[in-house]
Amino acid sequence: MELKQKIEELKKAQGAVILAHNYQLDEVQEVADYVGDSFYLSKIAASIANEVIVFCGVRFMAETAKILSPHKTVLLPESDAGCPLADTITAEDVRSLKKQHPNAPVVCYINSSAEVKAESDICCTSSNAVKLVAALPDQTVIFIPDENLGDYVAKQVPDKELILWKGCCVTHAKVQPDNIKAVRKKYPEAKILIHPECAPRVVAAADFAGSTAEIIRYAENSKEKTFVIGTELGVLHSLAKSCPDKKFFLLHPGLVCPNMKKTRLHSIYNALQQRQAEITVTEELAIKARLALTRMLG
Ligand code: CIZ
Repeated sequence: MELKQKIEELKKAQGAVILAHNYQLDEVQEVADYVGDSFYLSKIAASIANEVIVFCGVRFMAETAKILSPHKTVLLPESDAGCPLADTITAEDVRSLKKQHPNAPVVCYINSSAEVKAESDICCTSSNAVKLVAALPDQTVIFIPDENLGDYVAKQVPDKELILWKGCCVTHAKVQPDNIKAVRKKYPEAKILIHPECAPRVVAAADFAGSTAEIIRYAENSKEKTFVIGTELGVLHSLAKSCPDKKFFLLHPGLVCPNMKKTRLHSIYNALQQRQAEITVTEELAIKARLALTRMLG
């Protein structure tokens, strides 16, 4: 029997749902019930009735689903799929930042561990970071752990002072302003859509900056026909599906996250068949982290 069909059968038998991040391999996105960014997927995880969630993404995403749905079984098909950006900061680092800036709330990008979320006041994703920071009554805000996203938010909300942490996504950091120059020459008619995890000079040279969901929406609503995409390769799958009449090129060949690419069809099959690798978060930690997440979800 084909692996896809076996997954479908196991999924039905176990009342499971498959969630896949926009950065996952095409084959994984194809078997998923829901594909999207972490904001969308966290809302789905919190609202669906399924008892088993197979989270095709990286650890912090599966952890987020578990925190929001503590009574469900959350499986991460490849247990060592992590996020180097999330690993740049620890809970102790956050406590130290809070000591240095005692009156500033901590806004924490969803790309962070449960321990770091638990020390934060509110979570955000790249889809809602600007809106959430703008809505805070405080003038000074600690923004962790992505310095590039923090810089982007600070520019959109110039009346606030953002205290930034020096973390970055090693995949998005590969893009340089010269790459933008080169694609402008190669595809002069194209719109360049970039993720705010890229360096500020790269973001400034692009035509539009946004999360994966916002990039997809921009391309869907645009009258233009050619786009250069400055985020992880996996997004091209959704773009090709939702805009079959448009052309998409990747801005840089290195925009491939090795952790996101660990999950394959056989990983999902094994996860369902052997109930591996189940995510656990202690209730003490989950209570605090949930507060930061539910403030974001509104
Ligand atoms: O918010 C997310 O899911 C991430 C990590 C990127 C994006 O823009 O979708």
